[in-house]
Amino acid sequence: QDIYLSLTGKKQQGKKSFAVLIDPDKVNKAILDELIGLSVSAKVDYLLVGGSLVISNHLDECVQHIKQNCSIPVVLFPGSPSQITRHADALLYLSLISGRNPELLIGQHVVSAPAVRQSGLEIMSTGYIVIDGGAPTTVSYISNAAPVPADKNEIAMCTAMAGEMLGMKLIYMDAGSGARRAISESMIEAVSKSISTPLIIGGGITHPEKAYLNCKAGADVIVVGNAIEKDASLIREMSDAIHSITVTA
Ligand code: 1GP
Repeated sequence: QDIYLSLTGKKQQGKKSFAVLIDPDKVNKAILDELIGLSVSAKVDYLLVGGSLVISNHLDECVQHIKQNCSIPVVLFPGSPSQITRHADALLYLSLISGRNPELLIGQHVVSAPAVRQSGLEIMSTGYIVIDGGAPTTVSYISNAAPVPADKNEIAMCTAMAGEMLGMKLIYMDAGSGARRAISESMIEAVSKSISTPLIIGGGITHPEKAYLNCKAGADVIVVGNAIEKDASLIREMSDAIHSITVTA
């Protein structure tokens, strides 16, 4: 329960967190070492590992390498049940509540439940809400489920509320990796006001200013993947922007 407790504790204190998303398919040891070094010095809160498609079987190796070289908590963000390794600290146990594909709502969970439990990972049930990011993203294609239209704040709000009432501990709103358009601040604000669980926001965030505005609007955790793959020096700028905020309740 350590990571979830730290997330809720930070939320109570109005502190914001930064998570760097690492796709095992896109890193080799040298890149990973660079990302770890920059993340440690920038005080990154979490390393998320996963993606919609993990083609290689580097996941185990990648997570072990991270764990051997830093103490930043590693949280799995799996695109499928095969992307689970006991070497991580925690698992975003995702149910795609914005979609109507039963496999991603519950089917895959049933099939993988014994393995997930056996992994010993901290399991964090997460209502995963995909928002239209302006162009088809891998997640929208692979999930075979329509995303929430970008301007329908009330759909996102009701979906998040339903997720919370179903018992989900976290809500993750994602415009999809490499989204052309990140989630609007007005949607983030509407959703964050209607739930009390920590709210994770990701997809298409390329500038520290946007990360900052998202946090001001109510995001508790900001996830950045693509932009960092292109320019790792953004880790520091993003982290500073996100950590500069403390919201008093
Ligand atoms: C995707 O939210 C994550 O699932 C991060 O997206 O790669 O666009 O930063 P980016």
